Amino acid sequence: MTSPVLNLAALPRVPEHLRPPVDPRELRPRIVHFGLGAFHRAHQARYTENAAYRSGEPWGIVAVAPRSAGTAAELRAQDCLYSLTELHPADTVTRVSGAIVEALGMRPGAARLDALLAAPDVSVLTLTITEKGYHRRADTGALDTAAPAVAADLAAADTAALTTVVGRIAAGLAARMRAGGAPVTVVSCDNMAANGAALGRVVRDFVAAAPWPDRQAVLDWMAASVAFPSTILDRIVPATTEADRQAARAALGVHDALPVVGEPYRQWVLEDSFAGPRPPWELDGALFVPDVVPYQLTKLRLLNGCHSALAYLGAAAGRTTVADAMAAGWGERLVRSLCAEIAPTLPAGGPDPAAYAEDLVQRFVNPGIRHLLRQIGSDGSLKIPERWLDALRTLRAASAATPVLELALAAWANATRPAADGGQLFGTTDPAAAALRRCWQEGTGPEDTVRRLLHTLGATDLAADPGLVTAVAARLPALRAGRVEI
Ligand code: CS2
Repeated sequence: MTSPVLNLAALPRVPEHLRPPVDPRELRPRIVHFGLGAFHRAHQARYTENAAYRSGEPWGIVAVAPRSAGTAAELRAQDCLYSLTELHPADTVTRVSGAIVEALGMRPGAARLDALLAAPDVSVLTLTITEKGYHRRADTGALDTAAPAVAADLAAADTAALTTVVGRIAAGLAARMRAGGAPVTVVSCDNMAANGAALGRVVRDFVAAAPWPDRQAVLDWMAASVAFPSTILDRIVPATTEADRQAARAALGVHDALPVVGEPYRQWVLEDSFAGPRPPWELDGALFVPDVVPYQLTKLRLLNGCHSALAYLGAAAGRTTVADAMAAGWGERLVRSLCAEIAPTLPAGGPDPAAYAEDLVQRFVNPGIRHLLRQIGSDGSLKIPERWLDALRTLRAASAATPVLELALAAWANATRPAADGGQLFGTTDPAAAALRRCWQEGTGPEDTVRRLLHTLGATDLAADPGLVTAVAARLPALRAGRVEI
């Protein structure tokens, strides 16, 4: 028998304790979010819904899918309802979420989006578009105006033609200024150090390069009325599987085409500098602090740093998921020793690194979570500079030994070897895949290849460090043979 589809009409069939705490019909569109992926639905949407419930303030989210409009259409077919299942080690807890009040494809929904971005009632924009969505130059962090998508957006005749989120936000802010200029806060929710400043920079660079006669007025208004706080978000959210879909249906009694799953743990730390009204996310445990840097670097370098190391070492050793890699003899040792190596680079004021490492071990071994190493290993050329390279620079400048980071870098290098079909060896994707492949094709030997790979990451200084290059190259043969020696 087929179950009815999850939507407002079917909600009464869902067990009462699994229904959303808020009625989405009573919320107003006050946040516009770009990036309709599972992470947003499992993280910011949950905080927003709980904050709306606890405060009685009607904060609803308009979720925008930047590329494919398919997910937005599927979500609309469910009146924007979907379920979130928390994967505890021994059981699961499912609940329907009602935080999203509208779902749009960025291009087909352009006219509605124009209105929302200019509306004073919308005072927060949030983004989960991954590192590559920012189109930053690897060397300077400036907007890469030569990237074809950015160049096309700079020349676009109207907002329905825009394909980059950076261009869409810049055009939206310009329209907002022209419509009266209510203050607004734009919140990057992606895994980058100083993500607020990074976002502010590329949006300002876009405005400065746009052919608009009033672009200087837009920049001046932005300086006074638009905030770009830095944030750090944490929750492990693996891609949803067919088994997850079936489990959600069994729990709900209705069919949810868009369920998401995540670990029970979640964290959100935000720089307390908003330009206008915001949801009281602190009512659901978010932390507003004057300076997020200690939290941000701890999370990026320890959690995400260990994730990437597990991804590439695990791939070399034939493992599939984080929990599988942790079950290998070297998994826990890797996490503890990488955290210990990186800890001296972390500023004071964040979590205690040793306790953080122990928590990571517990989170990573959770057998309920099927987090694919392939998912984490993708886009490595953009993730690794954030996760490993600044720590490596600090340590090498202090003449500290860096054996675990060298092993991790070697594992990443090993994973960039071209596969027989021309793709990446372990099924990962990377926007720099062609350039990485050339490093192997044109490298005159292991050390030369490692140097070229580091150049591709924009790390010319590290490529010029012979001790590092030799140590990384020396690790390659064992990894190639599938051995992780730590
Ligand atoms: C992961 C992150 O895919 C990845 O690169 O390291 O998505 C990680 O799961 C989250 O940042 C956890 O908060």
